[in-house]
Amino acid sequence: MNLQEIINICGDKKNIIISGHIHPDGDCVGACYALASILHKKGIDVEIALDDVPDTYDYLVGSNYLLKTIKKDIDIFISLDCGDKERLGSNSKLFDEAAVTVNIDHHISNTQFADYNYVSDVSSTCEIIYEILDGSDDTDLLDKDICEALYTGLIYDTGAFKHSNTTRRTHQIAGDIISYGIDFTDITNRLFYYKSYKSLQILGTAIKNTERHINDKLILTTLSTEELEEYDCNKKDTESIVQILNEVTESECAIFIMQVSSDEYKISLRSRNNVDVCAIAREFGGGGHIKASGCTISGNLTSIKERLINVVKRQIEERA
Ligand SMILES: [Mn+2]
Repeated sequence: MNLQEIINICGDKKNIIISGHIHPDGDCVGACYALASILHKKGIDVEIALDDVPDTYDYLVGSNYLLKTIKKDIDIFISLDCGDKERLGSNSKLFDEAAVTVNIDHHISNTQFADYNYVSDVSSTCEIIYEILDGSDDTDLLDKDICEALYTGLIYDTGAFKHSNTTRRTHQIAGDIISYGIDFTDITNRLFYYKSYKSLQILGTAIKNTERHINDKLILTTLSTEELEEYDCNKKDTESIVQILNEVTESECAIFIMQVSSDEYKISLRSRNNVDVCAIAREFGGGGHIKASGCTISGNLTSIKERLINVVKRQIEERA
């Protein structure tokens, strides 16, 4: 897919929506802002439907394109960074209404749920958006604002070029992008290092709650709604927890279980080497990447833990 194909799909339509997954992350927000800015430069008036964009991304200018009122009669719906229709959350209603749908994504678990599907196994959706422009006359559409959005996605999804999804090409793209004068140090600090005090406090609770299973190969922690309320924390304040668990040298797999309601839990999974956490998340109706995935499970905590431990154990034993 290249930019011209997207422009052709848009044609002279007026009601065009760009959207991404619920709980938008750096790649999702960056890709939506970048593509919206690029299409606006091409005279295509798109709007972005994203709920609850974290204020972490306030430094990006693409928020001008965020939808202000609910739209009807959607002509085109472009889904970015979203593995399946359900992950669109409440915006899936707009997807269902749209005459034509487009799905641009990099999750290997993508279900090809749109009329036009462009799924590529690269670091991030922002890498795909860059590639859409590259090698055409459209490269000159890039500017500092768009590059900040694309860089945000690249570093968010690669953990600042640390995860195995980082390729030579990812670095080449980052090199091109920083030539537009972006403050990459500041973006990296905002995404990975700056922390509110309450997120440090909840991290302490999460570390205190850790358990280890399967001969220490699995490290797991939980946070209850009461514990989250104690420090007035929301999902954003817990983002670094699973990654920090995954830094423990003895473990191969890290799981963070966060209670979201009386019997519903949001599960984040990370692995280091041999564990395919995407396969594990899929068993529970979730998905993602081999080394970083997630799912939501209903039930009681003890049985959820037991089920997760058993699935990880089975995989570790199969691979031994
Ligand atoms: Mn992504």
